[in-house]
Amino acid sequence: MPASHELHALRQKQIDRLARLPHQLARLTATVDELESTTPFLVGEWSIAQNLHHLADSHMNNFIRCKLILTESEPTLPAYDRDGWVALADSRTAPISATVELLQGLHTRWVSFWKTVAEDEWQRSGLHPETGRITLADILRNSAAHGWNHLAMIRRTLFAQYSGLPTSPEDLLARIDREWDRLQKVLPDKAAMDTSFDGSWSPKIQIAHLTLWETYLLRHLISGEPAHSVLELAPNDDPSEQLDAVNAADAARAQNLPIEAVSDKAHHVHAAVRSAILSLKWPEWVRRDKNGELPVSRLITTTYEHYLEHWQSLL
Ligand code: NI
Repeated sequence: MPASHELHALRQKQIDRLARLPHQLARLTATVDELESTTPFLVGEWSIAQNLHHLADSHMNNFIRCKLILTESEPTLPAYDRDGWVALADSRTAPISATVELLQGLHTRWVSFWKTVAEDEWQRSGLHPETGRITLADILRNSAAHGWNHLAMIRRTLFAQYSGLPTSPEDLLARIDREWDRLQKVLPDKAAMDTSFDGSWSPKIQIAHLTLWETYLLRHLISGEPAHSVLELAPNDDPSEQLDAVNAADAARAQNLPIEAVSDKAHHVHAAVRSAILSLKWPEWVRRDKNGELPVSRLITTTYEHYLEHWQSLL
């Protein structure tokens, strides 16, 4: 059983996550067009719009459950059919902007609710027909994780729109441009570039990190300079076993750089990547190498897939 101040800090972190979610969703929707939001790119999964509508459905229900728990004795908590709700015609056609606004209001109220819960009320509970006895503390923990998990699902859905390999340098570049643009749209103001949230790297460090791997693409994958030399390792180090150390050293370096330097370098290197991609001898990149791998996949994992990977923690 953690000490009470640890519990308090943990709950505060969960409340912060809930407070942040509508802002993350608002920034997310600014990067997603109509087609992207309504196409279920992952087979058998919801579209991005359905993920958003479901977040509102789920959090409205949880807000009501919280109030029932505090005003009744061990109430039976209403369940709802999440797939049914998301499949309603209303959920299929509703604009995602309205749902984000709904969540903004709801979470503002919910966060002030959480801040008023007294110490002896956290273990008050109700009976959920599917999951059994559930306390206020459980609802807070589950809801904070729920938002983050759906952001991750949305990220995977965005990934899935690129299920086939690019068919030409122009096609690869179009994907890179699309995801680079998405990344630029979620970057915070300059003042917040040094602030990290929830234990992840600050935006500045993440930008430096993306630049490191674009540099690797240019100098190693395309120009053939040895990987250890690009990554500043000893000649006998196996780069694939040193990735954590390489990333940590780069993060420590970036920490001490002004944001302007990191940002200038990012744009400079990225411009070089764009022109290098357009002059690729394409057949060499889509022919299997001696390990049975397609070299083009390494261009993907160091560009648009990598931007998408970091996009969620930049939101
Ligand atoms: Ni990375």
